[in-house]
Amino acid sequence: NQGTSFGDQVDHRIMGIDPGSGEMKLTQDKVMKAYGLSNWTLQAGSEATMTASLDKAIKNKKPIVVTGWTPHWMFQKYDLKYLKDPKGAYGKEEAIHTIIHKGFEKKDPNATKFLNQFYWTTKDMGKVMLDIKNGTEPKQAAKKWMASNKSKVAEWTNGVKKGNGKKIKLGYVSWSSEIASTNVVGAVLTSLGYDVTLEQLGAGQMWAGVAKGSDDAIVSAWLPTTHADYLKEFKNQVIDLGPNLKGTKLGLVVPSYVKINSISDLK
Ligand code: PBE
Repeated sequence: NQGTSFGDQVDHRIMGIDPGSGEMKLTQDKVMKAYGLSNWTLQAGSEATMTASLDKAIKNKKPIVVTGWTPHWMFQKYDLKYLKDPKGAYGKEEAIHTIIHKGFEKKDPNATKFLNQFYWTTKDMGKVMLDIKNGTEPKQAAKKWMASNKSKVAEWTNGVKKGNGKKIKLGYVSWSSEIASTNVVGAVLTSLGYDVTLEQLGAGQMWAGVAKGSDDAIVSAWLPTTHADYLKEFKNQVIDLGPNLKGTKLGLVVPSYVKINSISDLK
């Protein structure tokens, strides 16, 4: 590969995820513009197709560049690095917020109290994510995490009453981080006696769902940057209960053996 540019080696292709995700929009509209990558293609797919391409490239020690984020099990499974983003096109570190349908706080102040108290760390989420990645069924992984983190669960449920079969519906997107968080929140609500439904949706549908009230809540809002457009569109129909996890990050990710270190090197 001597003399061939990194771009040539990867066919000027960034392996992306689902088109409704904030990261795809940011990459297309901000990052590729800021770094002059007009001759590059951002390949749409899903988290599953992205990680499958990554896995295959790493097995063959081939170059690859993907849209990645933290927290994600990929950093526990593989030796990876973020490409530096000297222009700050992906925005600063952000948080994952809990959002409820406007009116849900009156309909169910008890569940709202719990959702408001739900807060955990990237390490907590990482454990659940890795367990699911290693084959444990999401519901089971959530129950397992609950059983070994009783004091944390006790903090979240402090002052929260029993659900007595009341229905609650949580929307989520099948991103690993959101599968983990939504299943844990669902498992705690179930243990409180709520009748919980988890609804898997696309990113746009998830935001529209909590806005119109077909879903009561989501724990999957990446803010202030990643889902800024969605919050702007639906801000009058939802209430932001604030962060449930801090310290997330987005960026272009490559295996550590790749020679380049910055998004600027893609040009
Ligand atoms: N993600 C994971 C999502 C939010 C959670 C970074 C892929 C997104 O880009 O919208």
